[in-house]
Amino acid sequence: MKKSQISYSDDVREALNSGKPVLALESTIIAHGMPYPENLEFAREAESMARDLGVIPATIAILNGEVCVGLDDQQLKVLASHDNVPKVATREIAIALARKLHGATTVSATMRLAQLAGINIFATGGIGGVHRGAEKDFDVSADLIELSRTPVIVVSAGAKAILDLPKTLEYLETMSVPVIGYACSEFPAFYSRNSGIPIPVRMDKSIEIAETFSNQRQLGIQSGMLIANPVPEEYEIPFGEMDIFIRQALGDAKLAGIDGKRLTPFLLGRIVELTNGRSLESNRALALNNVKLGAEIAQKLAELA
Ligand code: PSU
Ligand code: MN
Repeated sequence: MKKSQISYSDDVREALNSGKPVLALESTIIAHGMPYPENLEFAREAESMARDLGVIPATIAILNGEVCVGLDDQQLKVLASHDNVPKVATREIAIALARKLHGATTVSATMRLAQLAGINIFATGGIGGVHRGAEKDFDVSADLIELSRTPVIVVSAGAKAILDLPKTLEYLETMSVPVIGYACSEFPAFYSRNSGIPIPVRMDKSIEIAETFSNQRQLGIQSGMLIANPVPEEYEIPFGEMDIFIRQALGDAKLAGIDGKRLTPFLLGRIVELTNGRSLESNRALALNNVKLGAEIAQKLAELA
């Protein structure tokens, strides 16, 4: 696939041509991470937040077999409201194109397409990782593999708390992915600010993050970087409280025979039910908080370029 085959929105194309800061956003969080219509409200808010901070948002998705970088409101609506938009990880990108399908891109696919489009920073909610019990079922998200081979900064609130966080961090270490806590000394656990697990590196300034990335590029290191930005305090659900709901959701998934790519959306949806919508508020707030930090880092990257 050539760069010229990507369908850019006008403002993203203009920003990329003139070196203005651009922030990539994913579409699986819209199509599979949140219910309608909250997902659409979230997608719009994320975009307008980036714009207010002087950064052009580039939500990435596949529509009718075309890679779209920067979506209009109609396109966001399709992703948010259509049932059955396939969840597309890196291995499914080419298939969705061949079949002229729609595709909601996960962290892995969005990183890959962002890089192809010339965007080096991306904000999401929480990345996928090593699932609990992975020693038995081998469920390890392709997000981790992509982080190890695609040079894009991913701003997250850590890995989703439904995962095995120590194993996720071990994997990232093995795959040589820098993991940086933004103004925190513990690895955040998505809905919770703390997990009890120390974070390898802490940085308090976005310029230092931008410089680290720029150094990686100059060194010819191909891996991405994971920035862990804790959920704002007022929206946090403490780890101890959350764990009960997570265990319940995991048990329900097992009973219903849900695995593979359906597992993460199922768990997130079930947890929204079990917490009476509180986890959705938290998810929304942490993802917007990541857009804010992502926009800040995007500005610094543009200054360094
Ligand atoms: N973050 C959220 N909600 C989500 C996701 C991330 O706040 O729905 C999505 C991302 O697209 C991530 C995917 O890449 O979940 C991970 O899925 P899996 O565990 O199947 O790799
Ligand atoms: Mn999986």
